[in-house]
Amino acid sequence: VTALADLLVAIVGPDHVLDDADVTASYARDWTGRFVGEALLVVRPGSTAEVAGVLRACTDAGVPVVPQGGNTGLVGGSVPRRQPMVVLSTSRLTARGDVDAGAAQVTLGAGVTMADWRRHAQAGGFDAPVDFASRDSATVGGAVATNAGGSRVVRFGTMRAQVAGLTAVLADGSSIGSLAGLPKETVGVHWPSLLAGSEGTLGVITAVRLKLVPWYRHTATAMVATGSLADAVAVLAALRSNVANLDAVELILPEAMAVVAAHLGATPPVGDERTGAYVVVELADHEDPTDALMAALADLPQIHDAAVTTEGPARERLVAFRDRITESISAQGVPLKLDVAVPVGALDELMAAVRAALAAHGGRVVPFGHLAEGNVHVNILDPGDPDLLARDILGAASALGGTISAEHGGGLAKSKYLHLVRTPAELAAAAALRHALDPTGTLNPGVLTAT
Ligand code: FAD
Ligand code: 2HG
Ligand code: ZN
Repeated sequence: VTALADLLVAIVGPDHVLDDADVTASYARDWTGRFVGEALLVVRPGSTAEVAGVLRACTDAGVPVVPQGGNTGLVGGSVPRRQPMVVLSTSRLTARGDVDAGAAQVTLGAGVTMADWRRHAQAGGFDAPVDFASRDSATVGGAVATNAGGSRVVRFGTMRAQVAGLTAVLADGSSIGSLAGLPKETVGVHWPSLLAGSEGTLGVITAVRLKLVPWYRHTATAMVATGSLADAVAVLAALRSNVANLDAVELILPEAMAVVAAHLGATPPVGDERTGAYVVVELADHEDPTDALMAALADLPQIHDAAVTTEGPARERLVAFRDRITESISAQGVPLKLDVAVPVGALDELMAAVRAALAAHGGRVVPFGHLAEGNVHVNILDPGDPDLLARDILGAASALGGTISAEHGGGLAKSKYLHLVRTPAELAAAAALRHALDPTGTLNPGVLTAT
């Protein structure tokens, strides 16, 4: 340990190698509290060259490394669970290039937060196309590594679609990638495509070249109450065909509304005992889209109550009912989180399977998510038998043509279930690729590893 620590100190300086257990503890515990380990050391390199030095030293010493950004991941992939293990924190990789207006791109260090990406883009007259509630801590590097989603996927796609270039360091310290951001370049393996969603298992992303989108100064937000999930899907279908500037279509099921409303100490703005599903809809445009939103919702028979707001405190209050569900769940305990997605037409069947699993194995469900992608965050408090709940619910999602992880990633949490969505040939090819890039297994062992 001392020899490795000395080497690392020589690379990043004494202030950036942490070994005091009181200090390293927060890097070793995930956001939910479900995954807790111990860090041998936490190292905070300040440049790509330092990341390379750190990885080379750890690989030579045979000590595995977990890359960590904001540590907001929800599947146990960002914390050390093996002994000994080094945490490589990207918190000092915060360089920000100028907004390139001609290209509508910007280069950012991997440790820049999602909120800072947005602020920086807006200072240059643009906006960031991806947004989610952990924005103040989650990093752009972590978001690329998990192929994060969030509320604007319906308009702009997931994080993978925003990456015009990146640089990453492999386990042996060699660097790959480019930040040129060329929209067209076809010469074999495309590093951003390979690294997006790789969850720190193939390389450490050190900088990203990200796309920017127009900054729509006007947002109109509605919360509507519908009688059932099927009615909510009918509302989604109508919105998709009738409006051009759809920015978010989010889902809150009644159990989740009850938990967040109690946490906020507020009454839901819409709905009553007939409500089977709430939908939060946002339109964003250069002109105020409020009239368009009201017109789009006006004649839909599935809607039995609606509240519409524009920017400002009223909108903040409305959006809090969606944005703050995760926090309100954690205030009640450590949940089992199953981030599944199915084709939207199969959402009712998915929820029937979820409720059957709860009846059989115990727990309180708090379901919500991203309606447009058929993505339900099945949170379960006081899970009776977490393994059987996960087996049945992930199994149902996959049987319905869906996935066991829509946007949070596989991490440690899904290792046992990868076979549900990947064939043996696919798992073998992924393992061979990983071995080729990281033959000594330095990077994030256990994560995305089929067991
Ligand atoms: P970390 O948690 O630090 O790491 C996540 C994974 O990426 C780990 O496997 C880690 O090893 C790897 N990693 C991190 N940085 C790098 C790097 N530079 N190079 C290589 N690998 C790296 N996610 C969504 O997709 N949509 C949401 O709507 C959403 N909402 C959330 C709301 C809340 C309140 C919370 C707590 C989480 C939410 N998340 C959401 C999950 C989480 O914020 C995202 O997965 C985010 O992308 C993680 O970023 P991070 O910087 O915190 O990464
Ligand atoms: C969200 O959509 C996040 O709010 C978090 O992806 C989901 O807490 C969760 O399960
Ligand atoms: Zn989500």
